[in-house]
Amino acid sequence: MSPHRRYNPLTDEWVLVSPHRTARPWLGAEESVPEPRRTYDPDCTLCPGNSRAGCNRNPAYSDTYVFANDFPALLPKSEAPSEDRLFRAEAVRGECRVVCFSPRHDLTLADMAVPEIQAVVETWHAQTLELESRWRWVQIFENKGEAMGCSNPHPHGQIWASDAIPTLVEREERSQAAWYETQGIPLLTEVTAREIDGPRAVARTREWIALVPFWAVWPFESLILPTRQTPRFSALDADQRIDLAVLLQDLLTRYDRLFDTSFPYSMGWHGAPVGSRHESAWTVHAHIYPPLLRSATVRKFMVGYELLAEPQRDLTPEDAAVRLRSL
Ligand code: H2U
Ligand code: ZN
Repeated sequence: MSPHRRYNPLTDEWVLVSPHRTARPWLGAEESVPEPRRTYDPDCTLCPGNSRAGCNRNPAYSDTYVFANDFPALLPKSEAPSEDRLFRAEAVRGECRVVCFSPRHDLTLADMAVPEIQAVVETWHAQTLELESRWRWVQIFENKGEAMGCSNPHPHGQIWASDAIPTLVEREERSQAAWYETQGIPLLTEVTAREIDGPRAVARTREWIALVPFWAVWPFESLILPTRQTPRFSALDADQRIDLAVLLQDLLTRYDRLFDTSFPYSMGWHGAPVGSRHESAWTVHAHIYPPLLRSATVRKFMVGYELLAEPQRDLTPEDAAVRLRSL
């Protein structure tokens, strides 16, 4: 295969695919490999019973634990900056929470047993339901590993809810609405149907499929899709939620085996915003963006061409899928 560009119909962006570029010499930055951890760390702000910022203290929690972020990026009240036709700004209101996945400081989602991952999925579901009663958008995400800017190795994620629909979500909504209108089928339903046994499929369960998207940007990027059309996370039924834990464990352990390391990533969920007029066009899905390129220490940098022209990748999505599938 020669260099070519691929189109991402979800975000209306192109990616330059340059196959077989992973072997080039590398004397650049090396990521540090995560150190083994204790089951409890007295200095960790997320471990059970420990004190956090301010005078907050975590309870002795035993499965998942959710608290209001002590350094929230969004606040329930916000002043609208003054209007200007060039320097535009708008008020945004919201709230931010932290979700501890486990009391165990040394685990990751991938290390957890399926019933423990189920508890995380149930927490995401309950949090989304509650926050959607007040906010139009609820963003569930996890930053894992130092390479992805995670501030603490204790297994945790975040939830930010806001009255504004973020840029990427709005773009996905526009694309899915247009696809539905012109093609008569939700965009991601068609993706699932065409990928389910295809060269980019990585893992599947009864209710879910994980695949490397045709238009993947990050070297081992993946997309998690339901096999039954569902617009948003809060609309997942009990079967889908139980089965999601199985898929997550399967997929995340594949990442860990790929370079024999606790694989860093950013992961998060997208679905129809509250009150969307395009609910039937939406399919709930998770994006997983892992930065590692060819070993536990050599990552993909999104720099020169990527910052100035468009994203570029060094192996085909099909090659990435073969490697993840074989583990
Ligand atoms: P990240 O590792 O993805 O940064 O998430 C950790 C979050 O936890 C971060 O948003 C919050 C930080 O504000 N946090 C608290 O709310 N209280 C603390 O005592 C430590 C960290
Ligand atoms: Zn901890």
